[in-house]
Amino acid sequence: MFSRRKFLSRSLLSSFGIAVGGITSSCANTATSDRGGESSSGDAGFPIVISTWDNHKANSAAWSIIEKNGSALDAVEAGVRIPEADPEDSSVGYGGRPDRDGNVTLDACIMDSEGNGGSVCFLQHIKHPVSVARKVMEDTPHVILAGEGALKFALEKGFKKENLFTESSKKAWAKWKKESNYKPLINIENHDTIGMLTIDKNGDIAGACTTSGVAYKLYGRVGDSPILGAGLYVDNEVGGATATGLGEAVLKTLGSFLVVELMRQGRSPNDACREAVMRIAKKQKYKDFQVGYLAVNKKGEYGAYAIQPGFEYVISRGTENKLKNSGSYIEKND
Ligand code: SD4
Repeated sequence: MFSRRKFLSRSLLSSFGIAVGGITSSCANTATSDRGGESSSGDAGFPIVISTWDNHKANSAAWSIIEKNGSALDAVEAGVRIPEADPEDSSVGYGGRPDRDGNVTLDACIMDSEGNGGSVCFLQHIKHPVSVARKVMEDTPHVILAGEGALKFALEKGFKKENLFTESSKKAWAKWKKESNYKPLINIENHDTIGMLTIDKNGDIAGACTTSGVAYKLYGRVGDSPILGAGLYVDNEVGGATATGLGEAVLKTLGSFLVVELMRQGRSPNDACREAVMRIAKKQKYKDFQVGYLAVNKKGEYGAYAIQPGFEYVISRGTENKLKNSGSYIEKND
């Protein structure tokens, strides 16, 4: 995974105007890096898989379904299950950082190309919240299940109750507890949430977003990631968008819905993401936190934009994954 420490230092250095183009991701061997551009936008074409951060293994899993004529929905679920099961990914699923009291609580949602959505929030003990979210979408008349109810539903559906709190996560929590210095505006290190958008060979779009949320949050806190329109939105007539970063900022602007609506009005994915970032910057104290948006339209054009420099995403239109750097508001204006 892309190192959050590098992300932090790069963000800080960049905001002081120091060139940092030489920093490379630890995954550079497996993903082609494309850095240096201030803004990013992608040419048209599908099928396509696109994810926040350097989630190249997730993209490969999604791609292997799409290339066999699988659906965008199956691909997106299989893709995001990779970081959910990865104990090294401290922002998603198993190994995700806990809240202040040591509870790992997960948020996830999924949307298909028919306009359906399913979501779970504040879910504990289940390694694959995205698959529970899909069951909510397909097997219930509801959209969101939360907490105990979501867990009960998952167990009824045959999911296994597991301990998601890894030894390394416990160590990090113990260290954090010494000072218990929680800033409500999250530290920009706390990112790696996966938001993924896929377009299959038929041109149908699906999306998923899954996270353990911000580290050391209050017990019961739910972020943007499981909320349709905030952490994720898909409209098969237009495109899809997903968000990463401080969920509170995304929730207050319903960012992913906004990005899709802007694309409906003719904006490119890149422009739509930039506008959604500007909405946050206009009213919120944006200098202290990160939000990144990623979008794809019906033609398979993609784009991304963030508040802080350092937001990367990975795009696949074949077995090769390409790592890209989004443009950012702070780089341009501060
Ligand atoms: C949240 N948006 O819970 C998530 C956190 C995140 O990368 O994206 N981290 O607020």
